[in-house]
Parts: sequence; structure tokens; C-alpha cells
Amino acid sequence: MATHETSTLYMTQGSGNSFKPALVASQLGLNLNVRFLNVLAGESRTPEFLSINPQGQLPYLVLNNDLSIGESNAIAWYLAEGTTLMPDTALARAQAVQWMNYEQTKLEANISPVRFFTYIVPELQSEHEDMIPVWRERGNQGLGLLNNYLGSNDFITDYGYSVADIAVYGYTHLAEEGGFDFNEYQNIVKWMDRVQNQQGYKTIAELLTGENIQAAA
Ligand SMILES: N[C@@H](CCC(=O)N[C@@H](CS)C(=O)NCC(=O)O)C(=O)O
Repeated sequence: MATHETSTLYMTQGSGNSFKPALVASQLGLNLNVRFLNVLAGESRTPEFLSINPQGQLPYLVLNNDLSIGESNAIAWYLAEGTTLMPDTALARAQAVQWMNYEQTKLEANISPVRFFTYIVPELQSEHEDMIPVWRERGNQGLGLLNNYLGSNDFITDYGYSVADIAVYGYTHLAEEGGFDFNEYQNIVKWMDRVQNQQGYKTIAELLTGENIQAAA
């Protein structure tokens, strides 16, 4: 397994995207240096952080040789490489990529902004009244298809629990905070329970505390 002790993972609290690599690290017992930036205070757009990540987004992983990786799913994938969280067949890895793209385009893309503007900064909701029902409708379409899939699949890929479950779980499990109704999605509820019962699982509140990630117990 690669050593990550001199790598730094930049994250922001409360974020389903930052939670993904943090949960991978927790479940694998990786010791990572972490730095938390306050997005609401503009810390992701300072000249200092933009010189590290020109996209100004979190999470972001800076490796000990100054190479770096953006995008939550890419960072999670990198950390999972060579571990039990990486599917072990070409087909299952392709399924993982398929669903990790689905997560970004159909789930996160809709759940994240609704949750952000209704739960994290509700004072800004009025500026997005036109888009909130659109994000909700699209998010429900995304959750509905995932729910159908999980009716006949215990995990995201045929390999079993993997980095793909963590990626899809990242924002899916926060959907109620965006007003999505899990009563409609009982297969997702059962799958979330399976994720939460995996070795080394910690909640977003436990992992995104502002402290370094500790090795899994
Ligand atoms: N597709 C990216 C999205 C990253 C993203 O939107 N990050 C948000 C926090 S959840 C952010 O950094 N916002 C601050 C900014 O854009 O300045 C990923 O999966 O990592």
C-alpha cells in the first residue's frame, strides 16, 4: 500500500465530497495530514489556495512529491488503489467508474446545491427559488434509478463493498438534508445501512472535525 503520511488532504467541513476520501482513509487506516478550509469565508478562493489548486475546489490532495489530485472521486480512487476497496475485476472496476460518473452527474450535481441552499445557507435560498424544484426533480430521478438498481444489487459493483459505494454514498446519505424523502427509497436505506456497518465506518461529523484523520480502530 502506498504511504500517505506526508500527503495533505484539503477539505471543507460538512461536505459530502470531502467526506468521500476521508471515509476511504478512515476505513483503510491511512494517516493523512488534513487542512480544512472554510468555503463560506472564501478560503477556497484565496491566492494562496488557488496557487495550490487553480480550480479553487475541495477536496484536493497534495502528494509528498508535490503532485496533486482534484475531484473527490479521483482522490478516493487513488487512495483505494491496491486495497480491498478497489474492485478486483475489469468488469467491476468499469461498474465503479460508471456509477461514480453517475454520482457526479445525476446525484451530487442535484442533491448538493439543494442541500447547500436550503440547509447550509438557507439565507441564500431566495436567490435560487427557480432552480430548487429543478434540482429536486432531477435528484429524485437520480435517486429513483439508484434505488431500483439496489433492489437487486447489495453493493454498487459485483465485487462487493468498494470505493464506488463510498463515492455514491457521499451525497446520497445527505439527501434528506436537502428535503429528499427516503421513504420513497427503501433499497437505498437498506444499502446505506450496509455501508454504515462496514469496518472503520465513521460519520461525516466524526471525520470532518478539523482534526487529522486517525487510523481506523
Ligand atoms: N466535482 C468536484 C466538486 C467539488 C466541489 O464542488 N467542492 C465544493 C465544496 S463541496 C467547493 O470546494 N466549493 C468552494 C468553491 O468552489 O470555492 C468533486 O467531486 O470534488
